[in-house]
Amino acid sequence: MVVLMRRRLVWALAFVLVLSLTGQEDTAKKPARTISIVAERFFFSPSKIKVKEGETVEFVLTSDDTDHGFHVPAAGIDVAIPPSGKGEARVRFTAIKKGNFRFECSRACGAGHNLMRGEIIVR
Ligand SMILES: [Cu+2]
Repeated sequence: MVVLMRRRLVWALAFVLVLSLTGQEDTAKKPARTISIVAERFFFSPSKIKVKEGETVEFVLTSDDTDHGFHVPAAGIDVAIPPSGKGEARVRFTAIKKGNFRFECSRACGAGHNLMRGEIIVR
């Protein structure tokens, strides 16, 4: 029970940290829309996400099984996605330039972890 509560506290702190970090980056930009992404061994759905150049979106990330991560190297984003039933992670992304930007899982989640990736397509 104590371990569970401590885990919840860690998640809550991580969530606040994510909000404060992304809040600093995008204080002027309100997201035009939210995009839900579900992570599960070993893929994201959807795995291809189209965003217009200049648009700010908010990703709402949930897991259908274990802990995963959402890492967008080009945007400096790396957030923990809590396991199924333990909540969600939200992070904002502003498409400042056109291109294809890879995202990947950043928490070791099993044999197919390295295959777990997707792409943000900015046009
Ligand atoms: Cu993984």
